[in-house]
Amino acid sequence: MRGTILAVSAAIIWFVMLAAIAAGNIREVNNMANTTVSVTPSAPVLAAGAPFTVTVAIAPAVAIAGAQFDLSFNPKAVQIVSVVEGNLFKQGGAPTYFMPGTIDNVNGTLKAVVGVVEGAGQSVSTPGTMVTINCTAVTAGQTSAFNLLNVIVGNPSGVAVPLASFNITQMGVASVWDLNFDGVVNQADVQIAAGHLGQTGTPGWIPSDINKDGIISVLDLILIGQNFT
Ligand SMILES: [Ca+2]
Ligand SMILES: [Ca+2]
Repeated sequence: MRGTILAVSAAIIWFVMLAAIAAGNIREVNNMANTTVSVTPSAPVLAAGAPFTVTVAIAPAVAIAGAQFDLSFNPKAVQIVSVVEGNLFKQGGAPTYFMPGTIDNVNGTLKAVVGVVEGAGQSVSTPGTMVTINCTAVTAGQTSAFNLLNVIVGNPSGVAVPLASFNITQMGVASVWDLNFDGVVNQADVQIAAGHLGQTGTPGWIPSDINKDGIISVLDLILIGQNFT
């Protein structure tokens, strides 16, 4: 009797484990069947004033014929300069229609970016860049997430395809003490300023002139050292 109970218990445990594994597999298959939309800045940390790009790419799980999205960002960290069509819908050689969207650098939005491949039966299935967004990093110490909103990707029948969850990526503008723009303030930044010791110029002519007095001195090194992260 006891042996039977143990055997039944073992069978139940096996069944539960197999069901869990099967459920996991089904989830994985579903994820693979979802089209992925991603947004990626060209560098995670940038110097204030530096130009950079943000790409919005799509990896289609099925043939697609058009996409649209909005994007939000922190306007204190990022200003958008221009929005340029990528290769995604052009890759088959068919004509495309592209709307670069409406840039709002006050509220931090880019709205209604649209791309469509034109012609009967035209579609794309290979991953590609839908748009390249040219940006400027603005204020030292600010960070920004790039959030994709109102994303619709459609197949050639004009039906929305299932999408995987969008990745939310982040960029930061280096603080004034982060002289190598790697996101941390440490000895490496002190060494950069030390390499300019004694040099003179108009106040703030190079980032190492932290106190903007027109000369690189121990005072600049102190300010970096007092702001280690
Ligand atoms: Ca650094
Ligand atoms: Ca100085």
